Amino acid sequence: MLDKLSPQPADKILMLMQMFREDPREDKIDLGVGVYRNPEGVTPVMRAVKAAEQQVWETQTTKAYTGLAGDPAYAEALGKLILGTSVESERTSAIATPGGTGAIRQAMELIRMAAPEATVWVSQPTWPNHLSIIKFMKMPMAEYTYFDNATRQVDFDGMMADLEGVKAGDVVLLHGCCHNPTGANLTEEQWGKVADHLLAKGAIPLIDIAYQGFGDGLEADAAGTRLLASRMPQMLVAASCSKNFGIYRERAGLLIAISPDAKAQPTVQGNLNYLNRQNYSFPPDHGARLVMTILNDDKLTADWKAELEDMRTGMLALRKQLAEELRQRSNSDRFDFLAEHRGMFSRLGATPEQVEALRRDHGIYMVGDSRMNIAGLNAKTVPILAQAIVDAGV
Ligand code: HCI
Repeated sequence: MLDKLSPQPADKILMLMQMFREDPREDKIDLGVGVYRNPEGVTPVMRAVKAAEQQVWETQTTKAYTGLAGDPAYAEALGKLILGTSVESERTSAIATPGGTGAIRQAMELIRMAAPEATVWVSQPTWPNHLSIIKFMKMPMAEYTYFDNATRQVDFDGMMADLEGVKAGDVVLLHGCCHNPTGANLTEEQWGKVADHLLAKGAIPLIDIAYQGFGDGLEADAAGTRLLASRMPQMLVAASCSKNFGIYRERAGLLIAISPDAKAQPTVQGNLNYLNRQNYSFPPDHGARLVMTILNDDKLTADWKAELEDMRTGMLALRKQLAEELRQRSNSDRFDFLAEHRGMFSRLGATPEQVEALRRDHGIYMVGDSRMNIAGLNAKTVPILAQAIVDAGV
């Protein structure tokens, strides 16, 4: 049996991580994998997370199983953080999942189970794991235009033109905020138009929200998701706590399903629980427990929000500095988009050869499509990157 297996393609982002580790150059710069780093290059354990861990350590009396959906207090607290008051809680169901990837995978399982014919529409480009999971599950998939490579802005007309092809019951995967890999995001007005369109088509949005708090702030970053939640009869939300709580390896994610009415909710919740049971029984609890401990404690919440806000504004400052350095060095405004983009990532718009030259000649690592992790920079490395970008002829 095992001799029948053929090699699988490696994840390009994780491969880049390995290449960076093996590069002996001391001045190398890692702009690859989407992990926040502070100006010292450290991915810190957030203060509120440390405090919550201490609290859990002191008060937790058992490690017995939670429930198939995880602790309901986690879903309630995180659900409120994401959805606010946009939808009646009687219509929502949720399961804790192993990270945001787990939530995406379970969302796809639910879609395939309920509507095997439904096409899942993904932005072009999107996070490579979306494509990989959908292909692996052999689900019908289509792409919609999202990014204009020339302007490095959202090509909204192209997006809406492609979404004309959506059929009733299809699922449209949208990034809630901080689009990965481009950094280009929909305006509130555009979210409204997307909602009108999906409503008219009878389509179901699946929102992947993995960077809430990294763009324009916790509330602003949830605005598109909330707008859709307030208007759509049905919707799925796959959320991750990896980045905004900095608990990557704890694998804390959540899949929320919004049903048309309260009557449908128990069956939806039952199906979500069933899917957890089929795949891993009980979801991991430690990360989820930290999140709910923080969100159910005013002091911890305030401290978490303050630290998250420092991270967000730090990334914004790096964006502004980089755009400014490039403006001076290139004598043009063609890199101003870097200050307009939001979240951890921006797609620079370099060719694969230029990306390769940046790695070979300057020890600067970005993903092959020229996605840069802004959090991999600091005030000292920004001018180095700017000069290298100009030298590479981008
Ligand atoms: C990212 O870099 O896009 C997010 C982090 C990640 C990358 C590859 C697999 C899982 C998570």
